[in-house]
Order: sequence, then structure tokens, then C-alpha cells
Amino acid sequence: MRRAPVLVARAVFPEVVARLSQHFDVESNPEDRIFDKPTLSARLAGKAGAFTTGSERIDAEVLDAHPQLRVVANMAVGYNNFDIPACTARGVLATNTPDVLTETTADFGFALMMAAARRMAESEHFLRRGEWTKWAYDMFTGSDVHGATLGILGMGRIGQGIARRGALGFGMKVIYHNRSRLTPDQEAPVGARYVDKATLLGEADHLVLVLPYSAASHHTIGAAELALMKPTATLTNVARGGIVDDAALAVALRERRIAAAALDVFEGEPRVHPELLTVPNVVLTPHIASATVATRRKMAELAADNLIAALTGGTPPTPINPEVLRDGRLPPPRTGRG
Ligand code: 8YV
Repeated sequence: MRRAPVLVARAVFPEVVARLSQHFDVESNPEDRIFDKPTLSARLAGKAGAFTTGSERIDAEVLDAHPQLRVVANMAVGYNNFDIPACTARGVLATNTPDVLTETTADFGFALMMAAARRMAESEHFLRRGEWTKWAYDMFTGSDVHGATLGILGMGRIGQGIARRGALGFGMKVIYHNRSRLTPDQEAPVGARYVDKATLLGEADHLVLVLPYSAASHHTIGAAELALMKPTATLTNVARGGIVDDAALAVALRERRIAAAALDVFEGEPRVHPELLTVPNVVLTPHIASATVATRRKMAELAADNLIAALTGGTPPTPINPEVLRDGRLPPPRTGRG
């Protein structure tokens, strides 16, 4: 039987490509070119499935150009690069990689928050520039993490992981805001208190953003929200670029309306707002919160599990739109979709 043609859109562990090749006729991208929209579309010609990352946009236009495409498997928990209603309307299964990256991403979010609070990047740059000539009582004084109030916007799996680290490891008071309130059983272990957004902004000593990106969460933090924060507060974003208005944040940091920020994600990344590159009180990392060898392997394997199950009559483990499945399986392709 002819094996289904599949695109692996970005470079990924060769073992994972080899595993996919046992099932599929794989076109891979070992040179790791970033495909622009026409190139992605050309590469998807005739493919039944695609292994993607956050850099590949799968929207109605792409889906309509490739009616044979049946599954798109994202190697990421976030899937704002997918138009899910468009996938669902066309019977295309979309999958992501939740859970396997939760603790790793929470580790990194917490580390970034600490780095901002204790001015680690700013002081390291000072040292590297050769400016460290004497000790001084007020040199790079920051704010305490232990015992402080940790504010979490977006209390999903990763947000709860950060809350656990703060409450159980550092004696922090946890306040949060989320679309829906956690159950008392989820709140109790970390003593999390549900508050409205304005209270969260006003009370947090360290605010961490872990909410998914959508049109509704675009610029959730802009000039007006930054103005509600304490001048001593820090802001950490490990969610998605676009949730923060980066231009407004750069102004707030330069004018010390908040003390510091730490960002792993940016509007229009990998470009970074030029003002953020010049303000000193911000820690900048290149979207690496899930980047440990073990976790990236698990993410790649889970994306491959989804692709293999979807196209070989199995049950994909982590579907985003399970409503396209029938008895847990992807129905046979329909012809003439458009
Ligand atoms: C990915 C992420 O590395 O999982 C996510 O949503 O942001 C990261 O873990 C990135 O999206 C690449 O796919």
C-alpha cells in the first residue's frame, strides 16, 4: 500500500524523522528553512499530514488549497498558528503537545521572574562591560522573591506549576486571574486567591503571564495596565508575543514605572522591539522556556505520536479539536472538499 505523504516542516530530532519515515513518505526540512506562506503551501502539495511548529501558519486559505490534508500536528502546546475553527469546519485534525512541557516551562518562567527581580542580566552586563570597580550598598538592589506576592495571569497547567514553585518553595502569596476560577481543591495546595484583573495588577509584586494568545488576549498588558502595577513590580511573559504591547512596556521600563521585566516571547519574533534591546531593566531570552533536551524530545515524540495515530487508524493522544474524530479515530478522507 502507498504510504501517506507527510511534511515535517522544520528540522527536528533525526530519530523522530526516522520514526515517521517507518510509516510515511516523509518530506523533511533538515536545513531548517523557514517557509514563507507560498513555500509552505508548495511543500504541502499532496500531503496528508504535517508536523509543524509555531512558525507555520495553518489557516483557511492553506487548508482550501490542500483539501487532501487531514492532520496538522504542532510541536507546541500553544496553537495560535492554527485557525482551529477552519480546521474543524474542514474535518482536519489539529493536535498539540500539552503536559510534557509543563514543569520545564514553569521552571523557566520562575527563573526568569527571579532574574528580573534580582537584576541578574542587568548586573551581568555591567560586569562584562568592566564597570565593576567596587562594592556598594545599593549596587543592583532588587526586590525579594520569597514572601512576596506572586500574581499569575492565566492559571492553566503552567500557571499552576509556577504557583506551586512560588508558594511551596518560596513562601509566596499567590493571587491569580483566569477565564475561569480553579476549584477549591486546586486553589488550596498553593493558597491561591482568585482576583479580578485590576486587583491582580495592583497587588502583584511579581506578575507572570501564562495565558494563551488569541485576538481576545492581544495587548492584554498595555500602557493602561502597566500604569496599575506597583513601581517596584516585575512583569514576566512566557506566554506569547502580542499579549504584551512591547512598545508600551519599553516606555514603562525606561521611565521606571515598573522595576523590571523578563520576556521569552515577543511581538513579531524573532524580531525584538528595538527599544527593548536598549532598556537595561529587562531580561530577554529567545523563546526557550520549553528548551531542555528531555522536554523537546518528548514534544517531538508526542507530535509524531499524534501524526502516526491519526493517519494509521489509531487514536491521537492529544487532539485540539476531537470533534473531527469518530470513535476516537480520524474518518477516511472525503473527496472533493473545498
Ligand atoms: C515551542 C511554545 O518551543 O509549546 C509552546 O507553545 O511556545 C514552545 O514550547 C514553540 O512554540 C515552538 O513550536
